[in-house]
Amino acid sequence: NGDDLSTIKNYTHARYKQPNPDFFGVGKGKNLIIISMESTQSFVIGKTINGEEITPFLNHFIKESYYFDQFYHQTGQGKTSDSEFLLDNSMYPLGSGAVFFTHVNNSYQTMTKKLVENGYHTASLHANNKSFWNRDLMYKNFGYHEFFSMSNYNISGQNSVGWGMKDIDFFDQSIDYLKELSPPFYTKLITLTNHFPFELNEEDRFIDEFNSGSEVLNRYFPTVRYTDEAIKLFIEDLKKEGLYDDSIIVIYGDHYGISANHNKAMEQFLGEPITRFEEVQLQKVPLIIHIPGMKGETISNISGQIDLRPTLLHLLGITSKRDIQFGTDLFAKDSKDFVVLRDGSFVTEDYLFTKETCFKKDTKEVVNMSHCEPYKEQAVNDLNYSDKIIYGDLLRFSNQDK
Ligand code: GP9
Ligand code: MN
Repeated sequence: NGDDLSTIKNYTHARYKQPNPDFFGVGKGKNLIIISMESTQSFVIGKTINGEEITPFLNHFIKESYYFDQFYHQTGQGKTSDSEFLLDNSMYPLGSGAVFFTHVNNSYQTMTKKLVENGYHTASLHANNKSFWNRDLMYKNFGYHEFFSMSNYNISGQNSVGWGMKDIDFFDQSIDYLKELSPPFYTKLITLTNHFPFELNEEDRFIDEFNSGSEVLNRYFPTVRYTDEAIKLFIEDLKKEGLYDDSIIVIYGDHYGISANHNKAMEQFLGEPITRFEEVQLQKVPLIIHIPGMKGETISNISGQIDLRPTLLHLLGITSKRDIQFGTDLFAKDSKDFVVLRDGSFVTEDYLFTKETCFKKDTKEVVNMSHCEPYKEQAVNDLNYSDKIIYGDLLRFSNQDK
């Protein structure tokens, strides 16, 4: 009830981080263009297959952007939809099931609604059936003005592979919609080609497959490379259309693509054994934020998808101080260096906790649980409070976004 909500509100407000004045509002009035990269994990960044870069464009783009190299996905069974939930709400998805299906009628105080209140036109673009993951209903609830889905794209056998429309064609057709939106706009574009089982036509294979015992891992690299190419072309189009300098561009990975079933092959690629410690580290996904006129740098604070909402709102000059959110601004001066994964694992500056085991990060050694204990309480509280809001639909008692 309302009392529970005020307890949680106090808890999250106590954790609020003041935005850094050097970043607050640097993107005021600019468009926000978010690209959600299907199944793209950080371990491919800066790496090569037979001497060829796996993500040549991202490697280049990172140099002129803010790149978060210790950024984790926090999704559960709801996969892409969970990452969308994290982005819009700065709350955890559920420990089982997909909140997009189970709690589609709840009250939410989304980033999208705040952008709408601030004069933004908002749209999600994804070339799949609109009801996949219940998106059509959840997007309405979240406040998106428009959803460009399968029926808004010209999809043919020619421009499809695996799960559907190829990313290059998806971006190529999406730019026509972006051009027509009245600024400032917020658009989220969700890629698809790098989806399990990572199928690709020969002519779209810009690099070799890997050579290991896992066909899945072998195929993963050319499909990641294909999406990298698609994003490169999209950024070129944004420049051509004059949208590039007026937009904050955010690129992030939605969740892992290679499961622990492929650890043996993954060991071959990484050249080191995959322990429980490494398994958690492999949950890192790229986060790249390009801000026009700013040089960028690599930031190594421990962070996760839950931090996107406050970070992006603050860049656009929109305060989130009174909101209930579990993440914090990644540009804050005293950033929190803490991330909780949906399975209860967590990572701090010095320690990593998973499967009831505490590791010291620099030595990767198992250490006494007492080192992780102080953070464990916060991790458990975070997940419990967030779940409580969802299961009790507690935000219906809040009028903070008014
Ligand atoms: C489907 C796409 C992929 O629309 O978002 O879904 P996933 O299986 O990654 O959650
Ligand atoms: Mn996905």
